[in-house]
Amino acid sequence: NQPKKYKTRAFIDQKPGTSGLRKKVTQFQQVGYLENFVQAVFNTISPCQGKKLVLGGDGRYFNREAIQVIIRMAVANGFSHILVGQGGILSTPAASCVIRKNQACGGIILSASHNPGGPDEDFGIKFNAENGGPAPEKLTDAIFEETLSIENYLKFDSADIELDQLATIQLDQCQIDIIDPVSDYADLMESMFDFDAMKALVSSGDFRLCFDAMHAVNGPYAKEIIENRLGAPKGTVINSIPLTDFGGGHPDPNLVHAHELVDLLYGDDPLDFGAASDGDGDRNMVLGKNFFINPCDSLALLTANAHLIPAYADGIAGVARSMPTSRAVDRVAKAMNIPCYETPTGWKFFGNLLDAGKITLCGEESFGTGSSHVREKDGLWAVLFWLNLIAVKKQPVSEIVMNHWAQYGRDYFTRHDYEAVDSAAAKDMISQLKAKIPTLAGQVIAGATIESADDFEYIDPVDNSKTTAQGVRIYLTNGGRIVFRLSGTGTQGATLRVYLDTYQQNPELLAQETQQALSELITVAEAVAGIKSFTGREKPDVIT
Ligand code: VG1
Ligand code: CO
Repeated sequence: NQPKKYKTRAFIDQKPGTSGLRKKVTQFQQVGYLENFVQAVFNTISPCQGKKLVLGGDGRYFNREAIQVIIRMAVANGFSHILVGQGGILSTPAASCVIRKNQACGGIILSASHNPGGPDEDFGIKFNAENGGPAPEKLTDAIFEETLSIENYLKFDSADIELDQLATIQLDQCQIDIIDPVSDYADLMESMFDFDAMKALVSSGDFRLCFDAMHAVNGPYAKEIIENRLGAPKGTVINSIPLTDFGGGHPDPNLVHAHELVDLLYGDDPLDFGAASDGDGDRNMVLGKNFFINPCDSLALLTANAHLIPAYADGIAGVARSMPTSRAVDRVAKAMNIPCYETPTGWKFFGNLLDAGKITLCGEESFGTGSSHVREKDGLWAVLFWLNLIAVKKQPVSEIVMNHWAQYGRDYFTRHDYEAVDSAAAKDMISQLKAKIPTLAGQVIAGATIESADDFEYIDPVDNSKTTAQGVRIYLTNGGRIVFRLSGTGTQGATLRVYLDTYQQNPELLAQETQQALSELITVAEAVAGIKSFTGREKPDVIT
């Protein structure tokens, strides 16, 4: 029973994007495609002998097949121990938790996050390092290099492993543990928040809530934590069984895709609290009665109120946000006299800051918030943070947020996405915009004066690594900001993201409709970049 060496041919398109390698399922089904990438990961972190690997995914179509392949490859490559989530399930934050708790050398997470699943939809794979966080660029670059020259891979010959029963299985020299995907994570959450206060809140009868798992991975986690451990009524968690196609939906927790939840919070008899998470459980959306919390504001509010949560009662070291995220958290950090870092898009850039203890909380505009408890953004954690806050403050969500704006001012924020546009046209638009950068300052465009413009670069303060070309930023003299960048997670054509934000301090103007408050900025964005003529689109596909 020797590991078999299989000949393979390199693929040239296995460069990981913002968060791992994402492609159509059909691309992953090409002979050797998955194997090549996995072998490239193992070659990059070799030697694998004697090491422990964590493995799981969001349950989407092709998850189980991929897990079987990866187990056999891990055995053949000499890992001594593999921890696999039961049923092949591990949410992204839970995988991070399990890697850290078990001191594994890393983990493989199978997910395309919020992208739809199914035979004709998306699949993805990413490697997280021993800190539990997404591989930093150094590592993803090395993995990509490896995929370009790969000639063979190792796979053990065996029957499929039973994934549905908790068990320990010995395969050759490797111990495979099928673990409960929920318990370690649920224990961690219980250790961080005031579950007694939250229990009192959710079982009081006058606080009605709903968690929409969107047929994705967080269903079992939310059931265990919100219903079983916190005692919320059965049925509080909806769409709680992970389905391979997410019920045909788009498991992206925003006002557009989480419409079932939105109806419950904005309908005739609205609930007090609603929340949702994405395909792999790392994103979150939090709603109050007739009220939406923008993720940028959420990060600012969690920062301002962290001292009310047991896990952060001693204070927080600092915060970070991705560049396109609004500057709401910067204002809070300044008032608290703690550092605030601005990083490129993608959770991998927070890892060093978290590891070095420079920050405790961090977040992105794309419905991602997290902290030093793991090394991924964490959807359920953010929801529990809000529940704990409400339990302490005993105020409705809207009041908590409006009080925050009254104190700090409000950063209106929106993101306009143009999806699956022609790649060449999108690249052309960005490169023409970049060419204009040196002459933009001082120009008046659509009535607004440009203060400065640049193409965002980041130097990691921990290891001094430099990341360039992370998005065009345009600052206006009136405090507005426009950011243009291309998505690194799409699987079809290019997705153009336009981020707009502006600051408002006038107490009379804190409750405007967001698109209305940003309408001038939207006009400037079009005038400066020519979005319509480059993309051929009259309006964005998704507005968040
Ligand atoms: C998007 C978001 C980014 C997030 C990334 C992964 O990336 O903008 O903030 O970190 O998705 O999130 P991009 O390159 O498409 O803009 V997830 O929940 O898809 O792992
Ligand atoms: Co996700």
